Amino acid sequence: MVSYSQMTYAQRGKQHTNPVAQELFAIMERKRSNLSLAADVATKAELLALADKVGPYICVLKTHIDVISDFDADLVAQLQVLASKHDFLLFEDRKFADIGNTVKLQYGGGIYRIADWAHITNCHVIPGEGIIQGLAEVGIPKGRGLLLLAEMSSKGMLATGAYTDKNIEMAVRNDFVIGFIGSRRFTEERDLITMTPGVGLHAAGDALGQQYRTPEMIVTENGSDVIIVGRGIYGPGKDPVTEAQRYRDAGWAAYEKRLFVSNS
Ligand code: BMP
Repeated sequence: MVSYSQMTYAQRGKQHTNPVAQELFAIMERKRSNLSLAADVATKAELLALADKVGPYICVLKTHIDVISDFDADLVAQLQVLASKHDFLLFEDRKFADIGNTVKLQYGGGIYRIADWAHITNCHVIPGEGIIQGLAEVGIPKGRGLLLLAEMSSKGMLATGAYTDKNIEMAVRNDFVIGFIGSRRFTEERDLITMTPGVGLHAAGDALGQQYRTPEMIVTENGSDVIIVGRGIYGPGKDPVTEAQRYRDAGWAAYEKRLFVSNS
């Protein structure tokens, strides 16, 4: 059997049934990019400026919308304009973790109305499968997709072993789930996309437990699909455009190497 990691993103997009996954694979192929920018900046102006600069090189813009000090509805409208202009998807890294009924309210309502604009969001399955069902009730009618946090990148993280296995089981049986946050390809039962944070070309980590691995380790060796890079692109003293190009090229080279190695 051919592994999903031996197939091109284009092939996988054509046979996927979830509309967000189809769109993501199509964008990755069009832009030759498996790079997601983690845009953890503090203001609306900074977020929009960064998204506009780096937009041409990414397939997904990952936000923590609740760290923006001057959030308003116009920010969302402008992010949507940039997403169309530069051809990328919006991923709100909300990490929902409550019972199904509560996450429905948090995902669809409040100030942020995440389901109205984020193509992708994510959750912990610590409350059990009801969290996926609650989010799906809001997200499926809007054509959205969900990632499960099967692992984390930080030192001492507790998402391992049987807990990670439970994530995989739940993902396989819920169509609303399009993949995982984690460090590797997790299953061949259906085409679930892995997105990996904690990616850096140079630094080993930070002072608060973050751990970095290279695109080659993540994409070529581990079979992950999307690299998520934050401070490696916009950190102190960095030129975001230069760094985004560097990470886009490194991520794509790692993907081409994976195809070459696994098919030869
Ligand atoms: P940076 O590349 O600057 O370390 O940023 C990583 C980003 O990925 C942050 O937005 C963080 O919230 C997110 N993240 C992570 O680092 N590890 C995880 O396991 C899950 C995450 O969402």
